[in-house]
Amino acid sequence: MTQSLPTVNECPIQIEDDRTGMSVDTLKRAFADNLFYLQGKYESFATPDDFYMALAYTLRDRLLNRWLKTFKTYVENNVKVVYYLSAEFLMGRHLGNSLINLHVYEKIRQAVEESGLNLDELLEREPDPGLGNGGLGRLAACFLDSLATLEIPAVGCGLRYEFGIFHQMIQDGWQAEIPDKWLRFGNPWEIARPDQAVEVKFGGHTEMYHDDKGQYRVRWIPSTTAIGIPYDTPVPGYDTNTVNPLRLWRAEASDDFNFDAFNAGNYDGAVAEKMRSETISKVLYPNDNTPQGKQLRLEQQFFFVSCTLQDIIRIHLMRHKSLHNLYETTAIQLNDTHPAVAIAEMMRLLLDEHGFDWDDAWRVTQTTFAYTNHTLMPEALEKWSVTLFGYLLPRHLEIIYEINRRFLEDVKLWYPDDQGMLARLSLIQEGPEQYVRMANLACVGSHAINGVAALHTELLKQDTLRDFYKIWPEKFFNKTNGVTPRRWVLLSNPKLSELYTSKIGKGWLKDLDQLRKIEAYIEDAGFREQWHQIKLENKQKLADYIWKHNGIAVDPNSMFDVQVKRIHEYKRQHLCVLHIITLYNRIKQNPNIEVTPRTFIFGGKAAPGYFMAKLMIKLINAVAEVVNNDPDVRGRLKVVFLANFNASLGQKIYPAADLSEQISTAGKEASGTGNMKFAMNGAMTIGTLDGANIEIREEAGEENFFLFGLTADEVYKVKAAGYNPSEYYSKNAELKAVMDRLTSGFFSHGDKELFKPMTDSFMHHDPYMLFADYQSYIDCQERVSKVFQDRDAWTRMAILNAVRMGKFSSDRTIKEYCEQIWNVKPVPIQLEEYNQDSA
Ligand code: B1H
Repeated sequence: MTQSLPTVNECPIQIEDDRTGMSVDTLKRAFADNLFYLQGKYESFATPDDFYMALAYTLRDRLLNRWLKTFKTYVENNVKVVYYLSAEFLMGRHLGNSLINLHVYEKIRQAVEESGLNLDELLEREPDPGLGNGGLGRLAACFLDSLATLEIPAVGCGLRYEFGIFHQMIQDGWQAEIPDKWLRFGNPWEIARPDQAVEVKFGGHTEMYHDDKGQYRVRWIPSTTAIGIPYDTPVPGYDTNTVNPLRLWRAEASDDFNFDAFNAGNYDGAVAEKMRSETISKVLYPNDNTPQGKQLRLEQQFFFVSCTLQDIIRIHLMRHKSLHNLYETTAIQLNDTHPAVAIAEMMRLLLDEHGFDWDDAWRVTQTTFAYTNHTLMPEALEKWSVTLFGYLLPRHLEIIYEINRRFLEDVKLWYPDDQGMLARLSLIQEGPEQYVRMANLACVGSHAINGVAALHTELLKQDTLRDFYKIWPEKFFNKTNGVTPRRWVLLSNPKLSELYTSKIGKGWLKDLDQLRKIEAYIEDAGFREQWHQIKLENKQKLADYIWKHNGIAVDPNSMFDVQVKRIHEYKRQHLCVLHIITLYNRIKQNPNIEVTPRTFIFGGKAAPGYFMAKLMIKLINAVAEVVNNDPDVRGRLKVVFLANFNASLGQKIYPAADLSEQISTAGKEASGTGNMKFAMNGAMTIGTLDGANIEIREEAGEENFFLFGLTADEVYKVKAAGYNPSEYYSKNAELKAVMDRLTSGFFSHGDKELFKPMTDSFMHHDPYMLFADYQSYIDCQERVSKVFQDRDAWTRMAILNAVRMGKFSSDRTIKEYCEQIWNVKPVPIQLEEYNQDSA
């Protein structure tokens, strides 16, 4: 049966129901069709990857009509669109999410099973698109989910890296990095749009000239050109018809061949130049919270920014005569400073290509841009050497100098005698080598600046960006992060979701505050038992995974004590190791001592060039080897490092956790988002007063949070007074025993040198102050162990925790951005009746 589609009436194609129909029979037929026609395989020869691809196409077909209708609605109604610019989008697997958002999970399960296959196995075939490092990239993905769910016109804009974050293997306890060939089998989710390709220029020099009105103008004569090709991936909302695009740009050489070089017989030279351009979108830089000042990285940033702005301007000019009212149609959010060069590129486009004068161009820019800061780590604040910047983007450097000149003129008026203020606010850092400060550029060029948790925003105001706060307090906002409950509860924890829905209906999925209604069941012992059984099942599944991947048997009745996140000294995975060694020492001293059985689970990648982080991984594995195999331990403690932590592994881990480790040095973690995912899945948090932990504790109630450690303020004061770790060492016998065990070579087959760089840091100059928090952490862990022994008390606390996490839905965060920063409104997408039937 075929039916015509009135919605796409300009399109002569009849879309038949094999591509839209939602009955199990139709889905089965579509699945078989796609296997044959798109994968080109008979069933008997098809691999699991072929089946996955056929199923992915089946889902993409069902998104397309909504997607096209969404685009059409936006264009026809001339709506305001949010462009979220980010160097990272950690989307996670698409298939499961599409099943959820299109409400076809069960039907597809049936269709796949009736085809003699297993859905869970097919879901596992999808490569996890890892186009990001950690929290910042995953936040971008959660935001896109919320934007589509809230029916906000939005586009995610970034780079289509050919290689995402490396695949981590553990060899002899060390991290090894393997390239992530996520596109090897093709990517069924994206649609390339070569017709919308744009040119991006680099290098060269600038010239002055007078335009026909006799006005002084600048012309940029670039030396090289790359082509940007957009690839669009559909981002469906939950329970809406909205499907927004994620538009990622791939770099290509401008001509297939450089004809001059080719004609001169320099064939390989011409091809080499082509390769150089294509390098731009080759690989994601695998750093989290520590940028690398590499030329290619700046090329990447400028490349996707320039592609995106040209695209934005093209779309605006489809409906408007000029760009003067850009802010009416466009809000641009800078996800950290990685896309901040956009401020200069927007100015260049307006001044040099659209004939604006400076003041108008600056007004358009400032009213359009907003900037999110994600870190207080001084080394993470991006700066580019002026020499490099000027070599790559000479015109942009001139513009930045001019922005700075005008800005500092103002500052001089406001603070006539404050040279320090001027030096700190300047977009240029002076010294033997000059640098462009990207955070300063972002602050000056934006109308809104926000931090990602209450404490973080306060510290920005008081410290990192205090001078900007002084001159423009009205520009500062706090937008506490959130995560999408669709992926992080519904998809990851289907049993718990079912339990919620059976009690309070489905409303919580779009309004997470409704989970508080579950509190009414807290006195219901049957409910608590059901909850506990679900947690146990989730733990059993993770135990199976651990057995399969690590060959370690773990007891699902032990406490699953989990720390998964990027490996970084400020996140203090090694503080958790000090606790493990403390418990181990107690057992060695008295093998019959009573200990609450625990399974310590770690996961996370280290930046390949970050020696200390890699050593932390080796330490965890070295301690695991000893503890897991010591007969005195009698299996009461197990230590597991799960390789290659990513979004899909997270989906398995969060639902199985009892205890969530959020133990960064106070003042260092801007927000954290893993902390929210754990809590939503019923894990208790042990944490410092850092980032969003503070707000999690406020929501859960103090009595439902295991707090320890110095506050950010105390950290500051102890440091100011001179932090002396050796004092803690000599005064604390248990800490001393732990350190002595570590330095003795006990965990390194007698090698006393292996961990010395780390133990030396602990003992002498540790900026993360492990020793200062050690005793408080150990005491707090004692309390954790005690409560865990009372299963029912623990379950009560965990339930209250989970159902009080409504604030941390990214829907709440996005609503705040929409109302306070972007000034955008929902635009519902109407499908014609025919299509609604198929929903
Ligand atoms: C966060 C980064 C980051 N903050 C530089 N900063 C990068 C910085 O490739 N680089 O150069 C990459 C990433 N990432 C994280 O953002 C914070 O540490 C978390 O606390 C926060 O939850 C997350 C989202 O806001």
